[in-house]
Amino acid sequence: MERTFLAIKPDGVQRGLVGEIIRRFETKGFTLVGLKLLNVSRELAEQHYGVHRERPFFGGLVEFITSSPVVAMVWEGDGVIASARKIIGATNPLTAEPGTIRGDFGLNIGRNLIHGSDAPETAQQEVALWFKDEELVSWQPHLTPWLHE
Ligand code: DAT
Ligand code: MG
Repeated sequence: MERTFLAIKPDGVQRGLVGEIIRRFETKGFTLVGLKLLNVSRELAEQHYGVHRERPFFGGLVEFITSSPVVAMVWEGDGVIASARKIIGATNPLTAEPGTIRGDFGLNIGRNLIHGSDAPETAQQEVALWFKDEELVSWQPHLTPWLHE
């Protein structure tokens, strides 16, 4: 079953949007298999955003993500990687569609509330980077027959 890594960034936690954000994935029908609140170390932040190391915003991004707690999550379901990216919306909240998390709650590209893995390879890498195997819980939601024919 497909899994993706999502993280509610410091702005989402500080603004009290944790419940609202989790609700969107939960009510869509995806299954939560990992969840923790943590202070992100500089090392973890630099690894997570390693692909952006040469970009001008990298330093500010690492400062931001390590500045205050983050809610890290793993969600499971068919097509969850691409679907979660749609639920999250475009990187810049000003151009993100209304109805998406960033479109509904964000104003600024550097404060866009939530991270979501962008492809199967990055999802696998990010789940492994942020969670130990024993922190992930495989379970069978009783909703399954009401969500899938
Ligand atoms: P996404 O989070 O939509 O996958 P990304 O991977 O291109 O976007 O960039 C990672 C994060 O870096 C993004 O969520 C916010 C920040 N960022 C990206 N482009 C930026 C820019 N031009 N100025 C400031 N921050 C930026
Ligand atoms: Mg990205």
